[in-house]
Order: sequence, then C-alpha cells, then structure tokens
Amino acid sequence: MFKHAIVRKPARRFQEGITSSNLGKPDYNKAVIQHSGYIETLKKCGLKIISLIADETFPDSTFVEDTAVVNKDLAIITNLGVSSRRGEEVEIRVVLERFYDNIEYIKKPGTLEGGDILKVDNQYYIGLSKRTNKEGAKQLKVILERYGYSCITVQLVNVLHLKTGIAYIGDNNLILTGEFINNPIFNEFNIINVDKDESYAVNCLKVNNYVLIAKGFKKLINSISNLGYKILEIDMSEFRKMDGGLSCLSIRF
Ligand code: CIR
Repeated sequence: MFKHAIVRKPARRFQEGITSSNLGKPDYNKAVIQHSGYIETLKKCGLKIISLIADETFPDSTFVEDTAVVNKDLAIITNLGVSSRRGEEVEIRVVLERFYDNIEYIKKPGTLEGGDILKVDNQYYIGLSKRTNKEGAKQLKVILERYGYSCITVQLVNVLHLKTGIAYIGDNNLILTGEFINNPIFNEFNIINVDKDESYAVNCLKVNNYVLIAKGFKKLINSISNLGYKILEIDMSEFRKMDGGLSCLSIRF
C-alpha cells in the first residue's frame, strides 16, 4: 500500500517546458485546477500529500516522477536526461531524506528519468530512451540488485518514456500499446492492448484500491473495469499538451 505522494504545483512558466505534442499551449489556470483534482484523487486513494510550491526555475518541474525512483527500501535520485531539467531533483532529495535512510544517486555520464522505470513486484523494467542512457540503466541495475531486485532493459523506439506506453496494474495485468505490442519480453503477462487512438491513457496508475486513468478514454476504462478494478478518472488535458501523463505528476511511496 502507498502512504505518501510528493507533488509539485505547475510553474507559471509551465508552457515553456519541453513537448513534442501538437495540441497547443496549455492553459496555466486550467492546469492548476487539474493538478488540484489530481491531488484530491490521490487523497481519495488514502495518500498523504507532500505538496511542494511551484519552482519557476524549471518549467517541467511539476513532472516530479522523473526525479526519483523509490520503493520500500530506498530512494534513488536521478540525473535527468535533459539539461533544462537538471536541478529539479535537489528539492525532491531534501523531501525524500525525511523518509529514507538509504539514498542512492545516478551519476553522470549516466542519465535516467523515473518515467522510464516500471516496477512489477520485485522486477524492474528500465526503458532505454533519449532520457535514460545505458550507463544510467547500468547504475540503476547495480543499485537495485544490491537490494534484491532484478532488472531488465527495454529499448524504446518512439515513445518519450517507457511508461508512456506501458502500465502495470497488479494481478499480472499489463496495459500496453504501440511499439510494446507483441514484444516477447512481456509474454508472461495478461496483456491489455490499447488502440492508438487511446494510447495516451495507457499511462494509468494503480494506487491502493483504485486505478487512476485520464478522463475520456472509454474503451480502456471498460477493459480495466471489466477486470474488476475501481476506476477514478482525472482530467489531464493540459498536462497532455506537455507530454505528461498521470504517473509523471507524483512520486508514490
Ligand atoms: C518532459 O519532456 O520532460 C516533460 N515535458 C514531460 C515529462 C513527462 N514525464 C513522465 O512521463 N514521467
């Protein structure tokens, strides 16, 4: 069970962040409202929220997930894969120090972002992407193996992060789309394939007794609820414009 989530309010400069989407500029006020909705939903899942004030130095700093990889044993502070985001991790580290005795670091030339890290019980999948390089993945593997976890790397082709295209919702159920469909690495799972028109919603999140999913993706919502999960929908339109999904907006532990 998760107990806490770290979140950070979007910066006023949010729309100056990195994006590859063609969905237009995000509306700051709307993003703030949607962020509050996200927090309320996490509270409904039973989490205590550690809410950081906006950091105007970093337009992408609301996407806190990329700054750390955490589990019950340790926190690993990442070295983000783009220079415009390096430094976002500093305040996150200070918060995590309150909760963790064991803190490790991904160091240069290694780069790694939390969006590339998918945990399935004691097994980690590490996406090799434009943000997470082989050296970063190797460092993470060495650290996690010391704590008894195993790691497999997955080469990404088109997606920004591994979790842009895959989510694990427990009970062997793996949701995936695009380049991950038919990848033999995931043969052992019960696969929920997602059509291209709903690929944004793949980045959903199992938080305690609920699955959180972006609002308005009817086919995937049906597939997940048919498996017996309780679903909470969140309006993510403004974060989507900046390539951000549900998981990106928090660090859960
Ligand atoms: C970026 O390109 O870094 C941000 N605009 C979006 C980060 C999304 N993070 C994530 O998927 N974990």
